[in-house]
Amino acid sequence: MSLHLQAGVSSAGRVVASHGRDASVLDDSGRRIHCRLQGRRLAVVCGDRVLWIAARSEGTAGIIVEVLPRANLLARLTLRGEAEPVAANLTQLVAVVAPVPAPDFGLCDRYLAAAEWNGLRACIVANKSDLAGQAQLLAAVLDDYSRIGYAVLHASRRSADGAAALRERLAGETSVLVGQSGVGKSSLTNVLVPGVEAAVDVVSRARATGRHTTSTSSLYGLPSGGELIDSPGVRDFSPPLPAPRAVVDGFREIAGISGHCRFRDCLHRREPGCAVAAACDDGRISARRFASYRRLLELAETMAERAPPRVRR
Ligand SMILES: Nc1nc2c(ncn2[C@@H]2O[C@H](COP(=O)(O)OP(=O)(O)OP(=O)(O)O)[C@@H](O)[C@H]2O)c(=O)[nH]1
Ligand SMILES: [Mg+2]
Ligand SMILES: [Zn+2]
Repeated sequence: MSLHLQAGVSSAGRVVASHGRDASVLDDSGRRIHCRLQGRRLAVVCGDRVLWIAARSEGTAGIIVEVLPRANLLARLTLRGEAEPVAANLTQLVAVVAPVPAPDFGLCDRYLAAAEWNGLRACIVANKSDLAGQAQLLAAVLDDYSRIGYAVLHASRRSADGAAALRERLAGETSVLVGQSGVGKSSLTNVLVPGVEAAVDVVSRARATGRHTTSTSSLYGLPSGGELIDSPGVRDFSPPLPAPRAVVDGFREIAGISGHCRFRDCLHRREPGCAVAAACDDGRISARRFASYRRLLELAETMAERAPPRVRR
């Protein structure tokens, strides 16, 4: 199929990979188009729906001229306090953990909070289940997540059972795999999307570094239905934070109890009559999860102080 588009007439497409000013766009017929962004102001991420026009310049087939409104946006907070987009138009976040590298469950909690604030479904994949001895170390923490209603799926690139359950969970969803670098997100992607290694994306080929870590997110269609975004692993992650009072909504088991606190604006820092404090004391809320909540609350307060003061009337 050739690009016989009338000058100035735009077509719709989906960003399946992006790097800097380059992006790969899938059009409605499933054709992959190498695009550049028009102007300086546009920025796209994987999952974005865009309008593009045919380009005349060599090496580029299209030019993205507009980003359509996003249903939601997963973003990370940069050191400068800005929100950097990670992926858009998601329905599900899949937090991947493994016995190796040493798991950071605080990071997992921050991803889950981002999912809750964005109204995304969320689940946890305990990957590398073949490392059985070490996997036991994770069991207690994973039980805590199950107890508060997060599905925990066990997987490994060698387990067909794990892959089947995961496929079922991903069907019909636009999911993003997130987690520490090296937990096996790309290995899982290779299991779930047959032939993905063959489908080398124009963006990453141009930037081949010889390293095996993922440097840019890619979106793949799943044969069993749904879409999967493999994202680069992180050392740390914090989502942009809501107002301090809304932080609790990122922690479903704490939010569930907070309605019973004496004060409606209770932030659960040992205020009198705090039902959350009572639930921490009797073990209904895990100390580890509560510490994650407190850390994000403090960060949200710092960010709120930093925000420019409102103009006085
Ligand atoms: N034992 C075992 N090792 C695995 C499994 N899956 C992946 N690995 C290994 O873990 C390492 C990291 O795998 P990747 O798939 O590149 O991890 P990733 O999460 O995509 O890492 P980033 O792209 O850096 O975020 C590689 O050495 C894999 O061989 C598994 O199921 N079991
Ligand atoms: Mg990877
Ligand atoms: Zn309280």
